[in-house]
Amino acid sequence: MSQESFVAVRRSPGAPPALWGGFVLFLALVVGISWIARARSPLRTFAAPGVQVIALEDYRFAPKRLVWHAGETITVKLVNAALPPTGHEHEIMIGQAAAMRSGPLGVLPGHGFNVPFFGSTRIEVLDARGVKMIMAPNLKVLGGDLEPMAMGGMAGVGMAMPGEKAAPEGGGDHAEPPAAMDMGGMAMAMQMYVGRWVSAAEREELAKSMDEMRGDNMFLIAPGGSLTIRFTVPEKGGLWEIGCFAGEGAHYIAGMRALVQVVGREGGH
Ligand SMILES: [Cu+2]
Repeated sequence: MSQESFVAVRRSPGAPPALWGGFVLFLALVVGISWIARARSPLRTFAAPGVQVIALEDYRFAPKRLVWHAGETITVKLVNAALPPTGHEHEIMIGQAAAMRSGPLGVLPGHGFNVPFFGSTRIEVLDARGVKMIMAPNLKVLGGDLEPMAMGGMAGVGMAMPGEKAAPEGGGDHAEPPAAMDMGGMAMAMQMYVGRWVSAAEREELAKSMDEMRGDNMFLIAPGGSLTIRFTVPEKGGLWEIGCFAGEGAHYIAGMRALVQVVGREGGH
């Protein structure tokens, strides 16, 4: 609750004591629940040495600011610390300039960034538990509860080789081309993996929203799930943003974003 509304409540002359009691009880409940949620957080289990942990919560990232060194190979564990049954699924995308889109409430951030950070960077998946979907053009899945997503009648997008164009063979007009990203004029097929546990209905939903998600590398994690990836930080110095655009961009608007400062190898610490 913002400070303004708190002040407004205090100033209203006729607020009966019962209302105050209710308000205090409500505050105590909110604080109590968040304390319990924190105590149950999977983050309390320590990450392995050398593994950077980024927590995805309802609706924020922790930490809010990271420093990565260009050219350094790092291991990052993404943990959805929002727990079932009330926690939400969250995604991670990294880029610059959130893509805007107009809707009934005006022009707001929609899905993804205009400038992708990872692009064709090779992403190795070391472990995945409760990961709903991963989309990236250059994926190597080494472990975890994942399988390539089969799209319609054609071979799974997840089976497309990195950098390969992966046009549907025969070019049948019934076959939808896979989502592709334009990297310097070269169209790259996206590979898509889903959790083995993801239901057929949910897979259908993911396939439908494929067009919208064509932007860049994206990792979607269910409440309580975690994903460990390893990659070499691209030589793209500057300030980058981590965002979750779930809920039609609502999470991002609610403040689910963090900053990554990428510094050069010689730039030092
Ligand atoms: Cu989110």
